[in-house]
Amino acid sequence: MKILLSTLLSLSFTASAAAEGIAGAPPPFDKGGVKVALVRYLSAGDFFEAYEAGAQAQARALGIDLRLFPGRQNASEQRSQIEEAINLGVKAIVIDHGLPESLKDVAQKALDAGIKVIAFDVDLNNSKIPQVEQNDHALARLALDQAIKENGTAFKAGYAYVAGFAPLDRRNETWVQVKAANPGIVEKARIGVVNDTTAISTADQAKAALRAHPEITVFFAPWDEAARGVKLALGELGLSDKIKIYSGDVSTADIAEITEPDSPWVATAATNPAVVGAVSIRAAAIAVAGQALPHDIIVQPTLLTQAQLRQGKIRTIAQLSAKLPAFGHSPAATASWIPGQ
Ligand code: SR1
Repeated sequence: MKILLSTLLSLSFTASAAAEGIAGAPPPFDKGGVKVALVRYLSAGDFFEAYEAGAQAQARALGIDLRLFPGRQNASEQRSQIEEAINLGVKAIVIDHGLPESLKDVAQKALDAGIKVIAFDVDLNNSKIPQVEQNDHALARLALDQAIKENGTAFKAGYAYVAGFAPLDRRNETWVQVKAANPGIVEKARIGVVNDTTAISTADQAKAALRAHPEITVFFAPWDEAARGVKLALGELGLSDKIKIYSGDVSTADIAEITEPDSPWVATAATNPAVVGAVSIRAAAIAVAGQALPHDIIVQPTLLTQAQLRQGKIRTIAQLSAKLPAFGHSPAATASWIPGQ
């Protein structure tokens, strides 16, 4: 209780100090109240909620007035939101996911207006727009190496993938490489959906795929919403002891599903999404301060296995962050004047 109180006091001190400006920070952060927009394509799901919470916490620590534009998988709405952010006079815009073709010109319009733009998980193919990503090739590789370790180099697989989303496309490149290097790994069924209820929609698709392909023993679902859907399908079909799920992403709710008795969800490779949200805001702040940023800002993922989570009695993302410092913090987009990193 004492620790909690002192943490809260130090956080509120940081927040109020930052609202007045941060002593020693470069302009405009020495004055506070810098307007930044976070414009999203997707907001539903554990990853996106935690990402937003991390972005908000880092913005508070920096005294940033963060304007949030929620994502409803609507490309023209996301374009309009970027126009709105430009008109609001923000200093930076973080564009989180989206369809590149509908965003490139409006992102350029923001740059032309002197606004800094940071992209997370959407490739706007613009050398002036730094790109935050989770090293998706490594993320997929970690999960698939674990699948091979536990199942050998020959198995029939189900796969969840939706083309057109940069992180899923990059993870797919690794899946293609792994299949090419291991001809015994055969993709028997492919499913995929992105909507506000991805897990439930995926479960319906997975049930049909699993009924049609009883030979499947491994499911690669490199997005936690999809993995949750596959798990739901396995439970309903009574197949939880026959098929193993390997995924991407993690949340406190995912940890409960992975570690519950007889769970088929045996491993995931993930970053802490709150850290990715914080990194995106730090990148925006560094750009606004006129300081150098690499074009590719990478948050490295960690492999998390069911056995490791059970043995460590890990129940929450907070416990995971405390246990694995590389998961709880990222050295990406840091600067000595930025608090709360
Ligand atoms: C539809 S794209 C879903 C992915 O976006 C983020 O990169 C998360 O890791 C999630 O897997």
